Amino acid sequence: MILYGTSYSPFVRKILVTLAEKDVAFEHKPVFFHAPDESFQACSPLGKIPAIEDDGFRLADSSAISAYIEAKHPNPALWPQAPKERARAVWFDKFGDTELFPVLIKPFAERVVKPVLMGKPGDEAVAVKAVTDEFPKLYDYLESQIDGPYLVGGVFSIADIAVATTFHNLRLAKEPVDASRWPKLAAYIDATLSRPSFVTAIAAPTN
Ligand SMILES: N[C@@H](CCC(=O)N[C@@H](CS)C(=O)NCC(=O)O)C(=O)O
Repeated sequence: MILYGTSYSPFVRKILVTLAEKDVAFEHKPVFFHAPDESFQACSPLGKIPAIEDDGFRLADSSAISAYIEAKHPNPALWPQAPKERARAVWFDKFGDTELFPVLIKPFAERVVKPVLMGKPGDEAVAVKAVTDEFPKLYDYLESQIDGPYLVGGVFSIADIAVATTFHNLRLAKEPVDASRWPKLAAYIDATLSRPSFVTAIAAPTN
């Protein structure tokens, strides 16, 4: 399997963690989104990362790729089977991708992507406004959902991968979770990002 996408991407990180958990061998091509690489473009119709090619099978989107890897390499399971647990895992995967990511990525975009990767000034006011006005509602919700080391069914799952992934970008942006205000979330993120699969994914090449 070939995996396309820089490890800076929270969505690519979901797949890097998944492959590490399941001990699946792969080749990593750490391209940036919209890279003018024909083989990557053939896998990703909108030029987004991640994308994969596996024996000629091409697929984009972290959730679709996760479902494919789960079906092909079922152990250890990352998608719960029990109806309520499966549904909660789908919810947290979607919540991570569509609610957390667009908000939590703002400090990384302004403090790292623009000034460091693109050589143009970031807007610190945008980062601060997100942290002040938009983060608390999301963090309060997550704090209310944490009751043990894992979000769903007492085992590590796609729910934990999808929720924790963007918090690494927050670390890179020097914006850690305030443990005095959200103690359960802060401890949960520390433990999840310390998991060997996350450590491996975080160490993967960025370019
Ligand atoms: N739903 C997609 C989202 C992927 C995504 O938006 N990736 C970002 C990089 S973190 C990207 O490629 N952005 C380029 C764009 O939106 O055009 C997934 O889960 O893989």
